[in-house]
Amino acid sequence: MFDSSEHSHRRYNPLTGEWVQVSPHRAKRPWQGQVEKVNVTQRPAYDPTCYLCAGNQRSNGLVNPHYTSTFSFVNDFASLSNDIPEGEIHEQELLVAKSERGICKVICFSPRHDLTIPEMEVENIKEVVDLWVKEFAELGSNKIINYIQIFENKGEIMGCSNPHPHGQIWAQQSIPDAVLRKQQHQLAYFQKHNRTLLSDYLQLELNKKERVVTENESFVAVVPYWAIWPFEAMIIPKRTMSTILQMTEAERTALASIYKALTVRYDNLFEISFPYSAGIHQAPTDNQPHPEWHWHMVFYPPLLRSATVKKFMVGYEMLANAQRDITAETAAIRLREVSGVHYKITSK
Ligand code: H2U
Repeated sequence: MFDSSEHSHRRYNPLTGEWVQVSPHRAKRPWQGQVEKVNVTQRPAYDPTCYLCAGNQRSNGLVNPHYTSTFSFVNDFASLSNDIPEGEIHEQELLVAKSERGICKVICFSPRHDLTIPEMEVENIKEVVDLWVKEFAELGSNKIINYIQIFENKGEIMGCSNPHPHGQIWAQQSIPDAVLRKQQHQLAYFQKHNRTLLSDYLQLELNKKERVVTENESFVAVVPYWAIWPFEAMIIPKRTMSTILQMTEAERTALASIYKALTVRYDNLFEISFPYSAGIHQAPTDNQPHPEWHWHMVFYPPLLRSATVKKFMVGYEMLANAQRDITAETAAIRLREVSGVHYKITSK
C-alpha cells in the first residue's frame, strides 16, 4: 500500500500550482560528507567598518544616524528607481521588454551588529514589524507602486553581504511572478469556496498537527505539505488578512514572537546562525480589493544535514522539477524536537 513516508511521490502546491518530487527513501542513503560544526567568531556589538552600524559612513558618503532601534534608507545601489523613462519593446512577440519603476530600501533591524532576529528581544523584533507596516503604508500609497516585497536574506551562503541584522524592501510597478501565481490560485479558490485558501489549509494543519512547528494566539509556523527546501517553513496568520496593515498591536507582537520562536529553532538545528531567505507575500497595493489574499511569511533555508551541507537546486531540480528527500513531516519533527531556547543561552 502506498505510504507517503516511504514511497516516492509528487506533492501539489495549491498556492502556486507547482509540484515537488518527494523521495523519502533517499534520506536513508549513506552519507560520507561533512557533518562537522563550524566555529563562528563572536561579532562585536559595534563594527567601525560596517556600513549599517549607527553613525557609520556608507559607501556613497552618506552617514547613518545614531539610531537606537530600527533604521531604513533608500538602497544606495538600488535595482529599481522611480525616475526612469517609461518605454516598451515589442518585436514579433519575441523580443519583449517593459520599463519598470520602483524603490528599494534597506532596513536595519537593530543597531547591535552582533545580534540576529533569534537573539533579539521580542519587543525589539516588534519594532522591526512596526517598521515593515510603516514602510508598507508609505510605499503603498505611492501611485506608481503596485507591489511591495519585504524580505530578509540572511547568511553568507545566501549571498548576504553583511552580517549586521537587516532586511530589504523592493517596491515596484508590476506584480512579480511568484506573487502573481499565488494570487491567481488564491483567487480561483476564493471564488469557488468563498474562503481563503490558507484559512482552509491552516485548519487542516491545526487538525493534523503533523507539520506544525509552533503556534501562538495569532500565528502558526508550519512546514508546508509542499515544501521544497529541507526546512522550509511558513508563518500563517490565524485570522484572514490580505496585508500586514490589518494587524492589531497584539498581532504585531505575536508575529515578532513567532518569528523569533521559529528562527531560534532554526539556529538550534545545527547550532549555527541558520541562513535563509524569508519574506512576506501579501496583496498588491494596486487599489483593488483582494479578499482572496491571506498574507503569510515564507522561509527558504538551504541547509540540509549540517552547518556546511547545503541543498543544491541542480540537476533534476534545475532541469525538471523541484525535489526533496526528507519529508515535510520529518523536517517538522526535527524542528519541534530542538529546544525553543537559543543554544547560545543554554550553553552559557
Ligand atoms: P544584502 O542584504 O544582500 O547583504 O544587501 C545589503 C544591501 O545594502 C545591498 O542591496 C546595500 C546594497 O546595495 N548597500 C547600501 O545601500 N549602501 C552601502 O553603503 C552598502 C550596501
